[in-house]
Amino acid sequence: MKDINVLNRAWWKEGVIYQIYPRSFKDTTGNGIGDLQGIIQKLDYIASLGVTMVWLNPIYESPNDDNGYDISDYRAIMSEFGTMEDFSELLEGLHERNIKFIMDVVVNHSSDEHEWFKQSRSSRDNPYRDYYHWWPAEKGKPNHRWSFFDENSDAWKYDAQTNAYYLHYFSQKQPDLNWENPKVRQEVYNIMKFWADKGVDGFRLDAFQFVSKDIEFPPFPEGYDDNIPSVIKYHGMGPHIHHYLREMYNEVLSKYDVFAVSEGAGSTLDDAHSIVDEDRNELQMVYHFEGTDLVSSLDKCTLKDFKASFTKWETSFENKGWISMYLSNHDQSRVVNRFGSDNPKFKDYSAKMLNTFILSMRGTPYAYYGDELGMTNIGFTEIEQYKDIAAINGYKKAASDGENLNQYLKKLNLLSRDNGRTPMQWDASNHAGFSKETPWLPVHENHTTVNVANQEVDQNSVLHHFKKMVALRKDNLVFVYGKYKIIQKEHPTVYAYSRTLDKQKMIILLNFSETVSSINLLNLVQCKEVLINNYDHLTIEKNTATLQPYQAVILKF
Ligand code: TEU
Repeated sequence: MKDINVLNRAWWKEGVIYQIYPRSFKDTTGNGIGDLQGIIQKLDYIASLGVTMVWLNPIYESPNDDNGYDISDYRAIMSEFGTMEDFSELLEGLHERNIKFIMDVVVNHSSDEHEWFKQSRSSRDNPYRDYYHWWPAEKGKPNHRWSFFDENSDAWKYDAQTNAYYLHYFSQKQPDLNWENPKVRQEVYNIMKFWADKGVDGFRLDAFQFVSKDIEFPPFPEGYDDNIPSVIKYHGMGPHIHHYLREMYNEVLSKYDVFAVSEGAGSTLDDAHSIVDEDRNELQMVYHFEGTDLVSSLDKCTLKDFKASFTKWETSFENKGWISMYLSNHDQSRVVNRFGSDNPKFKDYSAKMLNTFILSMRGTPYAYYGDELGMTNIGFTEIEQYKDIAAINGYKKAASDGENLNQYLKKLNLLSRDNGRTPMQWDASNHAGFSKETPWLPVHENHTTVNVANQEVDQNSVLHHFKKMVALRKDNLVFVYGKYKIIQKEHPTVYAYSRTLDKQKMIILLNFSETVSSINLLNLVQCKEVLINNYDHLTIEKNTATLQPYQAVILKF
């Protein structure tokens, strides 16, 4: 068993990240859009959660084709969100409360309104031409490349000005930067240093699997299909990714007390280890998509697959490297709808159960704003209600492919990213205390009951449970570094596991179902204390625990 003294301890392993979608947190200007002053107003709330890091989705200047993931100036704050002074005030306010700040870095692509791209597209011999990927039209149409947000899923866009195609893996307004060009990489490192010098404590590297690609753009092999794992394999994780990451480590990360986490790069076990293992000197953390991808259609996943996936990742990083632990973010619908139940009878229990899960596993937990309250999907039914480019263009593509559009709308209703982006629910007032004016996305009608004001005074609330879990994790390193062992992995409704460190042993029992479930465990009667329980009772008879629907308990031995 591991001794606490030999653990490779780090603040970014022991902390809890709170992710804020700035557009939806708190509006102070009355334009229906959240802003930095809004986050500043809520700093005491954030601190009251006990979280130790805050990650904000991009706050740079942007025409907002993809809500800030299309950046037109990497050194300026989006005017809708505020100013650089607001940013400094926010950073200071977080640091005063001992909370670190994680900056989103979106450098697989920029906005087409970035000065580099304006230059690049202006002529074939412009010095910025090779900042992006261009394919001269006289060579014919380039080979197929897939685009996430293009309405034809076509990543090549013809540009008449220079009679050439440019590459955009995401929307047409998000041209891919050419990482083969050392000047582009230096630009990125300088941008990162600019923010590190201002005092940010970490970086989240967006869509980083795609920075390295085969820029000969050969045809894909026979049988290639546009599904996410193939898209990543054939469009990204190219031959130079490790070179880029080491260069970034040497130029930036090693020079500051910061950590960096990549999205995308590291989405298989081997890729992840090749990036985060300590001897690699690349990044400190990655996050994989396997858990969230378990619900990527209208079918809910089975608990068996869920356990298998998390057990595989959990055990693989026991001795080397580090990962993130999350079930939701701004690219997902609300976690309760995907892995729990929004049935009023079970909603709060399942929200607490899911928070117990992410906060009792090894990787650094990411809590997405509103999950501490158990916010649920807005559940749009008409395409006109959506704001997200992924939903709008996905629908157009489905229409032109002759797909069943009712089915497509059902899928969006459960899984669209807009579900997870509705305004934070502060109180029961008209716009949930988010804004005085009509918000950019409607507030959920359940804000009259599901809101911070109510939950702060209710000792049984999802919010109180969340705070209790955060405090428990911070007080017990066993949840961070302890050995994980799954118990009765075949159990159809209960996810049970132990965490052990030195003499400390915890057993976590999570009922992932709407039915009462029993589990028989040896030595259950030796349990010393029930540390967490989302019900007011727990039935243990002899060595059998009987769990109510979505009951979650942590037992100390
Ligand atoms: O997402 C990139 C991305 O690759 C995801 O869409 C991922 O493939 C998918 O979730 C797998 O299931 C990032 C941002 O998180 C997203 O919000 C942006 O829209 C996108 O990059 C473009 O910057």
